[in-house]
Amino acid sequence: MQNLAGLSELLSTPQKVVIFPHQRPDADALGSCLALSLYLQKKNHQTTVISPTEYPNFLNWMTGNDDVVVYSDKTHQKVETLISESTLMCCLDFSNPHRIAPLDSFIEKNLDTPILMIDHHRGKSDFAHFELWDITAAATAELVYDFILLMNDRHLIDIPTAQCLYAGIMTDTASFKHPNTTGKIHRIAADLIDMGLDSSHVQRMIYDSNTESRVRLLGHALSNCMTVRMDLKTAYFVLKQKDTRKYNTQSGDTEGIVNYALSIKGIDFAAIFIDYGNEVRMSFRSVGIFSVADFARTNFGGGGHHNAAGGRSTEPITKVIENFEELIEQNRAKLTAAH
Ligand SMILES: [Mn+2]
Repeated sequence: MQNLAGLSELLSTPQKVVIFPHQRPDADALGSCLALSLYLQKKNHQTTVISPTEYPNFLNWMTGNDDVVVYSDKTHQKVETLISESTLMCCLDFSNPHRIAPLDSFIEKNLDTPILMIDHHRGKSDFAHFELWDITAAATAELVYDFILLMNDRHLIDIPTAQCLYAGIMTDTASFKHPNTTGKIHRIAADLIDMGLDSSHVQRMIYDSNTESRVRLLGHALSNCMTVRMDLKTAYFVLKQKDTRKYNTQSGDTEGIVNYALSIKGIDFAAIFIDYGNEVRMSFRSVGIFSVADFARTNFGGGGHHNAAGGRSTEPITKVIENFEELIEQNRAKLTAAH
């Protein structure tokens, strides 16, 4: 789905642009925002990336990170002004405004300001004037690359921009391992490398920047917090508040733990539940036909991709796990179907 008619004209004069990633942005969301921001700055636009929430430290190396405005009580006024004065709002790596709550309310107050949405998630709502939306894209960064090429501006992709794009592509494909890894995404990666990008540098910045406490949390999770239900091809982690407190867990520290469950031979469905006190957040991963997007949407008010999704619950963690165990029993036929 592509509807960019009139955008080139709008961008032919300098604009004040605000760019949003979704809540708790990952490398694709933040990388896409910063890449688009760097690109638009080269076209003489004023840009500000506004994140609805904090994000993990391992993304701080990206160029433009220091200028990102993170929404909080402290920045509330500044964010409101930036949004109300903006002449273009860009929504990256999400296609439903509730993913930037509470900033979605600011958007509603500025309905006359055009919105550009670039995303690869299902469940799109019709809120944007300009759209580049493709659920077959491996990453939003892929679509930002496409966007820059559509504008005939490939030559404006410099190394910092390429790093941001590559970080999104690399993480959303799990380093070119997920089934979303297409020939096209390899060709884009190759193009970025041909421009001079050091791909192994990006790998190190993203994956080799663990704190000691994060590695110890992983060890604890693997040894003490994982349940394997081989009969249901399912394995899941439960991290209680005492676990995250003990290891001084920071935002992003739990990222990727769920994939270790999926790495077990015979496991096709993996989950992680993390108790934050006021809510339980969860991530789901699958291989094959079992749709974790459907599972998350139906049972935990969430959503995402076919093989990677998330959800949340305000029920106590013990209740959430009881519920989950019943649900996997109910899904036995689907979970154990050959594929
Ligand atoms: Mn993404």
